[in-house]
Amino acid sequence: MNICRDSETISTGDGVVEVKGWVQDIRNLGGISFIVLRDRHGTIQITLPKKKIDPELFEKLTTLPRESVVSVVGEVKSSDQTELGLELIPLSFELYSKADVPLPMGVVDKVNVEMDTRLNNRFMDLRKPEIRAIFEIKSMMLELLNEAMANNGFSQVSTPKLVESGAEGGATLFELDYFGKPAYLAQSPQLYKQMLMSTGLDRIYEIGPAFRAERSNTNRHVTEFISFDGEMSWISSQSDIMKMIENIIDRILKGLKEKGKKQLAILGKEISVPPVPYPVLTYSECLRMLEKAGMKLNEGDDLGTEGEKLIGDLMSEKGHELYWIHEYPEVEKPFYIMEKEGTPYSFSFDLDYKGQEISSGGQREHRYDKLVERMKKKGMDTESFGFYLDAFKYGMPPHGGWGIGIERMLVKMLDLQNIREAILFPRDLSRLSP
Ligand code: AMO
Repeated sequence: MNICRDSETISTGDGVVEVKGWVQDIRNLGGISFIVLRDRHGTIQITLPKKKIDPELFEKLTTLPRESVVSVVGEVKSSDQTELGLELIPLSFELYSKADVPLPMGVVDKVNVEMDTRLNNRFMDLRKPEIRAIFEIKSMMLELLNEAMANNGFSQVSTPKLVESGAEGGATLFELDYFGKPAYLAQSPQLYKQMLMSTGLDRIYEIGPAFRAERSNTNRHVTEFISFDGEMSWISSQSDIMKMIENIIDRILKGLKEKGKKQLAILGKEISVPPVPYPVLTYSECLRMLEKAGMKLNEGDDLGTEGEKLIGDLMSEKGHELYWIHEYPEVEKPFYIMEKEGTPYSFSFDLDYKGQEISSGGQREHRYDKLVERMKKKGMDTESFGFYLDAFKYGMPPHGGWGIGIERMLVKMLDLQNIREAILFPRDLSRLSP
């Protein structure tokens, strides 16, 4: 008998194995007791018929506090009463770690535990297979991303997270003391990924932390998230970037559907793979769609959470989960985005997934003079961006890129309720620990 487990399976004789794990549950039914032992792969039942087990072993095993960590050596018997089709009759055991009582929260109890309690005791929360499955999927997602990027000829880079100037506006900068000088936590790799476009390292991506001093307490904002950024040169227009993102997302969705079968079954979820290309809406079209649905916004207004959600509902009625919104007013978009000359619009896009923005990007202004002009128009102090602007002075190809919030994408893909569900140890307005 061979049981596939993480812990080494030691056969000490025919039909005798060692299993290691957490004591999930103990049921004492008089003449017989059952222990459910759990590891990463699932659970196994240890059956203790009182008369057939050494009394000391019986006493020690059946009085263990739940969640203690043990190794049990026992004889394997087939059983039609258990999911695995077998049970273990123990011969000996070793206690590695005795769990304290009471537990801060249950692992298998069918009670609803508040999000705060869960996050305060995340190490316990993660013992639940349906919680762990989210992070197994996240891990696969990053693995697939790396594969897709290598396949498309991108190099992976790492840019500084301790920076002198922010790229995404002053309001969400975390300031810190850097040997007596002010410094900030990077909001995004924006400035650095663009600087790299002047080097010949012209298809790059980064998967790394991004920090935003978000004062909004919502189910989609956190102060630290994983940003998947890409930047590529020699583009003809922003649609080259949009095509690249579609290719990457399509691979991820298809890949996860295949690789993540077990985890998706645990979660009771299915991943749908929308056909590429995704539909493209202009910002102005969105305003008209919203107005028709009773939400009046003015040209130049932010679509806002409610607007995005409503567009999501309207698109979902047409069977679209993923869709682009492009040609935003240039006033709405950051300085690095290229203006659509002679119009109030810009070469920028958002990718929305079921009513929520998961990515934004666009074609960048690569012409030095125009870039400086645009920065000044936005009231920026160009001197403090000298290191960035230098890279545009001596030969910069046309380029563009994107940032995708990994957790936002995961939330929409798995229909989770809160971005905190997709982060092991989330950071937000009120949470800095654990
Ligand atoms: P933007 O600021 O739109 O663009 O961010 C890109 C994506 O990052 C995610 N995101 C967040 N996720 C969780 N919590 C937050 N507080 C948060 N803020 C942003 C979203 C968003 O779509 N430099 C540009 C990208 C580019 O043009 O290349 C940028 O950072 O999913």
